[in-house]
Amino acid sequence: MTDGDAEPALHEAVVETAENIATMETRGAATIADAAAAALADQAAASDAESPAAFRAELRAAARELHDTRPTAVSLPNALRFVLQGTEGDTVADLRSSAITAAESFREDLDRAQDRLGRVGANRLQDGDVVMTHCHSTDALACIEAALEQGKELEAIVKETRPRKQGHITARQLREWEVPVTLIVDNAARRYLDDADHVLVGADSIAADGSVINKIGTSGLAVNARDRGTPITVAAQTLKLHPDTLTGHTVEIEDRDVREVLSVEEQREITGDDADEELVVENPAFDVTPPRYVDAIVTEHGQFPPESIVTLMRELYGAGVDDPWDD
Ligand code: RI2
Repeated sequence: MTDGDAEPALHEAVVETAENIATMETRGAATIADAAAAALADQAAASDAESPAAFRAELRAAARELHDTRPTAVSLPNALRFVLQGTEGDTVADLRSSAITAAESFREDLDRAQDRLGRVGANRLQDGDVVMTHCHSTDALACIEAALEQGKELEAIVKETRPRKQGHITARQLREWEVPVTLIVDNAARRYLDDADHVLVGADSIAADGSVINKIGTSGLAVNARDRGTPITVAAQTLKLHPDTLTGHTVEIEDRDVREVLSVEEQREITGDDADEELVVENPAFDVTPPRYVDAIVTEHGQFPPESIVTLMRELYGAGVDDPWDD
């Protein structure tokens, strides 16, 4: 790691964490944020920068590497911003210790926020409820865990969630908690809404107008739930509030590798060739659910009607934010 013009060397923990986030080895908005903060702390701890400017440049470069992995979950830039803004001091030693402290306190806050949010969300669930889930969200599961701790008995209808089937992770967790699970393909959701008392999902980002950006398929589920009269709750700690949307920016929706949808072998079965440009396959990872289809957003600060989330967003982020990892 040098003080010169060369791009600062990245700690292997940063490179590995970035790779794991990009490939979804590490996934889920809160988990991604936690891993990114930990990687920045590793970078800070191992830095041999010889000047405060070099140290700051190094941390910014690490943050950029982590930032450029996945575009939609705002928890990632929010985590990086928290650590970079907490990195203060006039010496390398002070910068290093403040960066590590900021990362540690971010990670502790994350756990605490999820516990608090879980207790709020649990209050929305009644003893005997059947809860339908989509994808795998640790914030949503925190609500179920807290409800179980309150002594409520729940059952779950778990949507498989194509193409990556994160519903299996949800099913595994729920079975560990001994919750009876019915696993269904995504296409069966409307039919099974008749058996559900509640739809509970997480979020990757929440926009200032209360729109919920979550795993592809959430918006269709929400529209169907509204049609069926099934309440839909979004569990999202405030880390998921997207401050850029306060100033009119939209949330970028990640397009992932189409091979998650259609393997080369499957494509050959359709086209006889794996290079038919006239067969278009698309794989957007997220969609946007308008606020009118959501009953409540549950955060560690309590529950909010989606339309009023902007008030909380302003309180937490002011008029907007900048990106401290940019040079
Ligand atoms: P938690 C996931 O995205 C899902 O969309 C999930 O609802 C959301 O992150 C929030 O997860 P992906 O990483 O933060 O699977 O609640 O694409 O764990």
